[in-house]
Amino acid sequence: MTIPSFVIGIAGGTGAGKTTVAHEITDEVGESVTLIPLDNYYEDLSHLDFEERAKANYDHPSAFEWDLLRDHMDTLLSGQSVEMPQYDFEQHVRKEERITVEPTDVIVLEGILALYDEDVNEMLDLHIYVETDADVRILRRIERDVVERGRELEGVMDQYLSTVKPMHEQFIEPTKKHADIIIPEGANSVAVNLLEEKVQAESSEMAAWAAREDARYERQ
Ligand code: UZR
Ligand code: MG
Repeated sequence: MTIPSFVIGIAGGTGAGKTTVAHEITDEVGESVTLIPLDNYYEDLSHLDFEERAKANYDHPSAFEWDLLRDHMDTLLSGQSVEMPQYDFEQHVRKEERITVEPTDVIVLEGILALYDEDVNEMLDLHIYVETDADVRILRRIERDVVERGRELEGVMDQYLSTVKPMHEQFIEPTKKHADIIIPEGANSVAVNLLEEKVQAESSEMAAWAAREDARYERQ
C-alpha cells in the first residue's frame, strides 16, 4: 500500500539554521519523520585527489546529483525504502556505506538548494526558506568548519569569498521566490512553533488516512 507523505523543503544559505529548523519542527512527530540532508547528494568526487576536491565549488547546483535525489524522493513517495548515500565533509567524498531510509508520514528535504530544482519543488507540499543575515551565517560557518571540521581559518575565508558568497547570491537567494514561508532567523521560535503545529496536524492526518485504508483493506 502506498502511504501518502507530507513533504517539506527547507532551503537557505550556509549557517542559516536549516538543520536546526528541520529538527525543531519535526521533534514532536518522533519516528514518523524522515530527514533527507541534500548534502548527502553531493556528487561523488572520489576520482579526484584531495587537493582538487578541496578546491571544488560545492555551492553550485552542478555539485549535486539531482537525478539520484529525484529518484530517491520518487521512491519514498511511492512507499518504498531507499539506500541513502552519506557524505564525509572532512575528506570531501561520499562514504562507502549507505543507510536504509523508510518512507514516513513526514519527509523533510533540507539543504542550501532544497528549493532549486523544478521537479523537486513539485514534490514538496511546503516550501520553507530560512533567511538569516550573512554576518551571522559566516560566524556560524567559521565555528563549524574550524572547530568541528578541523579546517584552517584562512581556507574558510578564501572559500567564503571565492564561492560560498557569490553562489549564494547567484543561486541560493533567488530560490526564495519559490518559498511558501520565509523564516526570518533560524531560531525564530514563533515561526518554528507554528510550523511544528502544522507538521503535527499533517502527520496525524496521514496516520488517520493510513488507518482508514487498513480498515478498508481488512473488510475486503
Ligand atoms: P550547509 N561543503 C564543503 O565545505 N565541503 C564539501 O565537501 C561539501 C560541501 C560546504 C559547501 C556549502 N561549500 O557551503 C555547505 N563550500 O557545505 C552546505 N564551500 O552545507 O547547508 O550545512 O551549510
Ligand atoms: Mg546544516
